Amino acid sequence: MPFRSRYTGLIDKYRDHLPVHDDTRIISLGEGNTPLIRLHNVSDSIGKDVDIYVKYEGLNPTGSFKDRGMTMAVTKAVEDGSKAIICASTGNTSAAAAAYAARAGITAYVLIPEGKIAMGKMAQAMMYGATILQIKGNFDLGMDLVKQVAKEAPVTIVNSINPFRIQGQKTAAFEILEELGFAPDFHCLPVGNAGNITAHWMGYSEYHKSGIVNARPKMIGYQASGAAPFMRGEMVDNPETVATAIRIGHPQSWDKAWALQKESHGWFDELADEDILAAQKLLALSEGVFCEPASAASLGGAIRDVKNGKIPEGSKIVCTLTGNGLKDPDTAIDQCANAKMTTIDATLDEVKRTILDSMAG
Ligand code: AN7
Repeated sequence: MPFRSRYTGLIDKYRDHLPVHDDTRIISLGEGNTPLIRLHNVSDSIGKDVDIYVKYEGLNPTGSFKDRGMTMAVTKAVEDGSKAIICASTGNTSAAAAAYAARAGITAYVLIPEGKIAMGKMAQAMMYGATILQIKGNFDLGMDLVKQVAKEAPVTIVNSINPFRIQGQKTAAFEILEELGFAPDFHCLPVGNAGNITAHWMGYSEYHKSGIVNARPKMIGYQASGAAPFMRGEMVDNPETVATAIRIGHPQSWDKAWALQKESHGWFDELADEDILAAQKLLALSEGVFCEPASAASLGGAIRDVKNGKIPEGSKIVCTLTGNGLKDPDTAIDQCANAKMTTIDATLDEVKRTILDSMAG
């Protein structure tokens, strides 16, 4: 057969490693199998001998890594007979929950902080038909409310406190190991609730246990300075950052994240908002890869830690780009004040003159 078999999503691919049965109805949108892109220009510009790869999770069906967890969480919710799911969200979880609920034919309730979610994510939650509850409060407050209401109403929580979310998300580590053929020395992620870093560590650890030596990297979690409870050593009550996806002060996977940091001999660190945005722009300009601000914390942090020697030369580094740049067009446009854009008359003369002037420098 000249054709390769069709990719039908991560549950189908990794069913031996996931809690599904042969007759489980799988709710999938073909998530996973995302590109692992080796950076050339960024690595060259640092002037150190390191290999940096980005795992472009923004190419999942709803544009973020959340789809990996959501395919599992919704599959299991439906299997258990649930008719409605609920989440609190800084945006991406709500988009994924809404999409997979639509796919399954069930209802999604999403609690989002009023005025603090990026436009693309809002558009998604609306289009996929979620019932959107904008709350006058932040993600952490929304999460508290979701936990309480789930005790009193027939709704299944699909935040990453749902263990099936972590199961689905661990498959990102499987893909990286399979594609590279080895484990990276360092794996860098942006951290909000710390569900994703926990899931990656679970994935690497399962490979490790199956006897593949050195299947585990050092895990590095980067937070935005205004929302960095792991750096403060305690919960942060009023988190603030331009990277609204990780505007989280009370991480739900606090203990697990500390445990994996120690076990993996990794660390947490923080980035100022301007450093996050600079990394986002650098990646787009020099590699043609557009991620959302929160995602760029992984690369921005990695570059800094390569430059300052915390990540030694010779290292192989994977940075997870958790969400697509198109999620947050406002922040992107805001930082391109001097984009190469001019308005001209629609004539050949004008177009030609503008191009030739531009080439002349
Ligand atoms: C792009 O959507 O928590 O450390 O409610 O959207 O697993 O929380 C989003 C989190 C990183 C942090 N990058 O992951 C939500 C939400 C992006 C994100 C994170 C999020 P976790």
